[in-house]
Amino acid sequence: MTILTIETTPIEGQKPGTSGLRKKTKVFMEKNFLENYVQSIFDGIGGVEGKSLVVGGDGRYFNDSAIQIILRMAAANGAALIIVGQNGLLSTPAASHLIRINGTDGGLILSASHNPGGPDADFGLKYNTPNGGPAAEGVTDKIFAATTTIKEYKITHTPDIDLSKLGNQAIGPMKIKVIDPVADYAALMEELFDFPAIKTLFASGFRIRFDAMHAITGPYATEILEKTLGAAPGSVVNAVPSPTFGNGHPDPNPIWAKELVDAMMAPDAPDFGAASDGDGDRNMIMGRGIYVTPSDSLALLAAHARCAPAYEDGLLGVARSMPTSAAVDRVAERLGIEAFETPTGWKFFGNLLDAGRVTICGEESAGTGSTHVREKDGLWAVLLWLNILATTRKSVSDMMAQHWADYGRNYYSRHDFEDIESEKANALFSTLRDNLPSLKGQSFGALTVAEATEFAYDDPVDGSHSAAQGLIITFNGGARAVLRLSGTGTVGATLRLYLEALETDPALLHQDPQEALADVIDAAHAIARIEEFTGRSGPDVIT
Ligand code: VG1
Ligand code: CO
Repeated sequence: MTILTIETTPIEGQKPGTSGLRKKTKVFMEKNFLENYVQSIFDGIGGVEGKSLVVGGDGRYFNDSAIQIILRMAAANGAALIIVGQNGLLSTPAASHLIRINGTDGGLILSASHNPGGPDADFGLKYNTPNGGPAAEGVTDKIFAATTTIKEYKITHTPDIDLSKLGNQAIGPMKIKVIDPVADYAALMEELFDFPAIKTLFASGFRIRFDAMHAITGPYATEILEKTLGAAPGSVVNAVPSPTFGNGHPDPNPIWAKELVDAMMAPDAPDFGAASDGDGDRNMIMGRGIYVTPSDSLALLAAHARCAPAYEDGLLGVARSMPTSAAVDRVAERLGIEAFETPTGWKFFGNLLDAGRVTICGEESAGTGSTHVREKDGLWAVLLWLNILATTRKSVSDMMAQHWADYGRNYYSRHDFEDIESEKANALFSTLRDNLPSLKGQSFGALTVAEATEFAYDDPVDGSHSAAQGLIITFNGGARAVLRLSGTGTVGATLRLYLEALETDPALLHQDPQEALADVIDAAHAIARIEEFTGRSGPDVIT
């Protein structure tokens, strides 16, 4: 094995965002871009000499060649063992699980998640720590610092490893173990949930449509839902991962998963519908004739988690990202458990999960998960829903109607204004930030501002402080608008406007969310002067 030390210079813009580093695929393929970043991860975590790592990705374009580079660099840097999914594939939750059960020193996940894939689309890479979770800010700061001072990287001069072959291989002294990406994850799901009850549900004629959106969950969902649990063959659609996700956008929301929405709104719709994203950590839940918002799904799962064997003793606590609706807080209150509000991004849940403060957590962007791994987990959410439906034998729409009757309904919507010029988005933001102190008491249409603040988070476990995590405008009566700039995009800026209003009047629980939120939407536009700054009068995507 020949080790080459290649001279390089820092490349600008290698700062990890909400979830790892994401760039245009072509940028990642530029000379030294990937190599610089991988070496900076290794250097940022104190080197990989003698260490073990899990490596895998969502199968998007460049996944295969990037993995070969990572393997050669890991070998050159002295790593002892790499566990890699067959053909370089691993869903994000499966990678998290493998890190945990093998006790590795972390892992590298190749994915830009819900961003499209292909030579003209996006690529990404993130490092997960030994607890299986996305690296916390302290670690990503070190990695970023390393990208700004890098002078050289190490790589071997060796042929490609055949990743289609299960079993052990090597580069010099570094062992490479190619494993079945699905097996360990499927075994974990069987431990958590009442598989016999779900099998009985399917055997009784219950129909599901799971849309894998040509992304990584196809093989997992086919194995678990169809082969093990007996869902009818063909229940999992778009099940073969493709490097371009079938030229689609693997973001499970009513816009990009329209095919599923149409199927679930049809008269002969299946009983249950779900979709997942590029790397398999998100979920969209639907019933016949109903779309369940991720915030409501989180609340319902928390309220009924005890149906599943893994959670039958109850929950330690729950956590949600700040922009996520407070529906789950109301459940926590009734259960008498703690509820935490964290910044956006799964990395902020890690400490709470590790410390045994929470059992279930989630985000409005369709991520839900629990202590079973340290990532959000799309298929896990689907299986918990199925376990709950198998126990209650109610329809999804009856479950939601009952939930709203019990707790009230947190009407919720997210409006995304995509690909705004960064200067315009930054100007909107800094103006609004400066205006926050003067907003209190001012009226905008039907609503009066009760409070306007910028969200900051003090981690209750390690005391770390995260500033500037979004602007919150609360109105008298409790309605709320939140504004953030996305940290996962690769061009321009995306402004996210999150809208929420609680309704407890039984006569008003079944409105169109956009109508129920109309006053909040108008007030938010007036306060942030969205059209004036961005030229946009309405959002590109409503979820
Ligand atoms: C988005 C979501 C956030 C999620 C993140 C990563 O971040 O809003 O909730 O954790 O994507 O999800 P942002 O910064 O664009 O709002 V994934 O499944 O794309 O890794
Ligand atoms: Co994802």
